[in-house]
Amino acid sequence: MPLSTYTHAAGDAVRNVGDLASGLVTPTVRLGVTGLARSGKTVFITALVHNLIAGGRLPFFDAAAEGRVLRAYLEPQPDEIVPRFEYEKHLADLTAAPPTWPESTRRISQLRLTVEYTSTRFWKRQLGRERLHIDIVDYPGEWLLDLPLLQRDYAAWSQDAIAQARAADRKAAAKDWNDALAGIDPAAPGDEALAATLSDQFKAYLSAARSDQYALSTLPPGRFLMPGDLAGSPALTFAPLDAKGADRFPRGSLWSLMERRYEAYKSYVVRPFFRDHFARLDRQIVLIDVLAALNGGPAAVADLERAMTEILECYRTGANNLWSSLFAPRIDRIVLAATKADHLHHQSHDRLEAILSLLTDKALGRARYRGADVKVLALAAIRATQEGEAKHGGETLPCIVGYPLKGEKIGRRTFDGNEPFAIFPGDLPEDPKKALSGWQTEAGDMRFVRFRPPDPVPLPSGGFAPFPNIRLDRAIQALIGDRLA
Ligand SMILES: Nc1nc2c(ncn2[C@@H]2O[C@H](COP(=O)(O)OP(=O)(O)OP(=O)(O)O)[C@@H](O)[C@H]2O)c(=O)[nH]1
Ligand SMILES: [Mg+2]
Repeated sequence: MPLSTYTHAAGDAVRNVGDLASGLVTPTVRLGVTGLARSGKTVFITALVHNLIAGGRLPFFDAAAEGRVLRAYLEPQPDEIVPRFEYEKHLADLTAAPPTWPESTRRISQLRLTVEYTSTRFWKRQLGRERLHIDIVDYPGEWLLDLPLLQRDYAAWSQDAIAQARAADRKAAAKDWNDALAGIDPAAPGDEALAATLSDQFKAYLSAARSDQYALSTLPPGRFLMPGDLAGSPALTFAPLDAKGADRFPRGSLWSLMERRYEAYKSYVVRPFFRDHFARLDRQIVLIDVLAALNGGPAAVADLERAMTEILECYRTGANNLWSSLFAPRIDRIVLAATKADHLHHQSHDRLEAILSLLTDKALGRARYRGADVKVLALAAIRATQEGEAKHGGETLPCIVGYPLKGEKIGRRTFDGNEPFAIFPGDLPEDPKKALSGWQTEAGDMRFVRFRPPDPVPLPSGGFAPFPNIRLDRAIQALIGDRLA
């Protein structure tokens, strides 16, 4: 048995003994929430917790719909060294006057929600209550894109990264870095300052490629865009080098300095994340901003598909030899959710789901998926728009109405954030294949604008009512419904 498996199991055993000693053996489900930057993780978790604590209307979440959820509350989390998910702060932003979206979060965090419920078994007989701990773990999806690095040495990774940066969809974003790289001799003495400069230039290219203009997704190493607490550390100060045909470099060269750091990144950053966090999850939701990729055009869609392939690979147990060096993930259910569905009229929600389904099928390939159950849906954890109709040239168009955020643009109009507008977002194509093969919003017509959060509704008993949502209940049912049956 590999040592890591042993220590992991030992950790569990110790914890269980502790629980037994305190007489509190409550079943726990560890729920991972991930997605690439700005995909909607923080908003999703905040809305989920708020709905459960405040008893929101969740008709497709069986336990709530059947009146079996008695109480839900936050408790101290079990892992002392993981930062806590700042639920109260995020909710305060959303319920401020005027409401604002929570700040971006750049690292892993965790929250323990405890639900008291009557199970269907007990319910019929009107017997006692049961408890379930839901440990919610929020982590950047970028970190999952690092799994393939574990199998790749520095030379192979450099070659891939350079080829990718020279591809048509990235050339413009990568120009400065490519130019800098051309003048570098990898056999020259390893110079700390030069390594840092090259690494910064490489990171600048990655963040340009991620910006709305290109909206690309597969940009490893994951910590370069999402450093968490490691910003500035040497394990993050490296970049690919062009070997220019050579396959050996002297000790003390720039190449060997970079190589050492790349290996350190794998051993001290990538591996521990998969071992200590990822492999302990039971359930997983992956949030995907499909609309942003559609808005970014065909290159962005193709790149999202590549990212999904790599992300789903992480959940594929058994067939995956990458896992043999760590240990198998135990996730048995995955929900893939296209977020921000409130940017579309409800007529397009099913289409958005169909597009994500097709993207998923393509990402999974023809090989039968032997990992967990996968469910696909479109949701808005917080619905920032209402639906309406507008007349345009004798035609009635289905619109969405909301407050576009300050600075958002449609055509030549720039919004100031203070007024509601009815916007015709356009329809997604009926055939999802079309959406994935070059379909694009009309040139210059950004149809998806960002809206400010809806006005919070205070409750007479204090606090605020949970926000309206789209299909959040179905996501909760798919993730944990069976654990509350
Ligand atoms: N209209 C609408 N916008 C949303 C929704 N969820 C997220 N957004 C928008 O997407 C932005 C990012 O959401 P977050 O929840 O902060 O995303 P995240 O994945 O936590 O982002 P990082 O922490 O930066 O990785 C928000 O600021 C909103 O503008 C939603 O349900 N509806
Ligand atoms: Mg966040």
